[in-house]
Amino acid sequence: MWRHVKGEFGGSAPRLYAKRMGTLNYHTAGESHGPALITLIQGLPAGVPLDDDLINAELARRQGGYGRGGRQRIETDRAEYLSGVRLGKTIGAPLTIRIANKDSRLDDLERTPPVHRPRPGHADLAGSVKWLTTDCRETLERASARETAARTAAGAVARCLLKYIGVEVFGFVRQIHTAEWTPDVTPDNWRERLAQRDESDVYCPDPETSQKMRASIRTAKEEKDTVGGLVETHVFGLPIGLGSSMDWRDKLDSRLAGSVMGVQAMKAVEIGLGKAVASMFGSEVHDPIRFDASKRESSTLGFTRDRNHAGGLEGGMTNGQPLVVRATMKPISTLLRGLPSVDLNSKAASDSQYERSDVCAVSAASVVVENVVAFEIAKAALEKFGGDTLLEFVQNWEAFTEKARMLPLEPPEATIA
Ligand code: EPS
Repeated sequence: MWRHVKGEFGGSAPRLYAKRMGTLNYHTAGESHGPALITLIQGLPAGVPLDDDLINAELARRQGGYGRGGRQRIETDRAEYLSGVRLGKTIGAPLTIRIANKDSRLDDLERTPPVHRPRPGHADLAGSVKWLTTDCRETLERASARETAARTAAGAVARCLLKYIGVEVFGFVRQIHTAEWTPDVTPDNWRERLAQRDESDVYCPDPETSQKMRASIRTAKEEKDTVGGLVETHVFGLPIGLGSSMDWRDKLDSRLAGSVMGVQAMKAVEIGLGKAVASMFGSEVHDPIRFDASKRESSTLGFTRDRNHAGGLEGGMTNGQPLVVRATMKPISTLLRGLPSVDLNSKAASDSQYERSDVCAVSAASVVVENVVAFEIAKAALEKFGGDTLLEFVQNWEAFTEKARMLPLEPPEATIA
């Protein structure tokens, strides 16, 4: 399984190249009002310290945001490890995380009655027909955005790995209803923007836009309505070459789009300029390439761009610029005032049933998207650098970076490359 190439290529960096035992992946399980949510992560290298503060802080942030419903006052989401961890570090085994549901009442028919009047926009109707029932609860319990706590945990674990190769992730709310902030986030100011985001109860770094966002949510609440918005994630310190253009399944934009669209209520995913490129000339869209020797030591290896319209991806691979992913969230489909629907038993017209919900969950979604993106990056990084242990993963990253910095390679590497 191991190929020790020390001496074969020369140079001073550690050069252990590993073939991995399968790629990083995860599954979630659990209903919104079942006993718990479960995250099962496979393919993590051994020796990754799990930062409980980071993981639980992400879970707490996902619970927050102005406009959330009563459920978040009941729950205190925390990660409990059931397997794959010893003395605070991964051991290379499947990692299982349990997040308890305090509001667990799935079999209590008085507190969790059947739902017969599907909500337009929710999974209720399609799921009920699909699983041959008129009780939408069978579908909605799993379709609920409560499941995103399990996905947030997976992404937060991925971040515990990514920090060892200098990769950091920053997500925020860009728009709620008509209130939009035009981000000015750069590798130099993002920590400042993060601190500002953490001051805002809608997770938008700009105080003025945050006020307008809050006002939109307040109006929606008064109208017994809901609002959606736009969330954005930036990833910094990415090495060049994660993902691959050789197969569409390995293109990082393809994977990111799939996993972000898989987050409840997402209707569109964009990378970089996204849909704005449709009305622009190629000369306006593509980011000219320059070389600045003084930046050779950075993750760009000196290949600089004076703009980042590509959002850090070209040919489905990271290009050394920050990754920029945006996702549009529809308004929550549970409206206090209901929407025209039918009773699935009688087929008579009847407004949709109200289930406790949120007026706006865009802030929470920004945390989910940020972590879902982190997981995809960790997966691509493990595919490129491999390693059964954190040590090997980091050494492989260092060895690759050193070689990439040395391009063009001298023989014998050049003949091999
Ligand atoms: C959510 C938990 C749910 C909802 C919401 C988000 O809890 P409950 O249904 O008990 O109030 O508040 O779920 C939905 C938006 C949905 O469509 O089901 C959570 O933990 O994020």
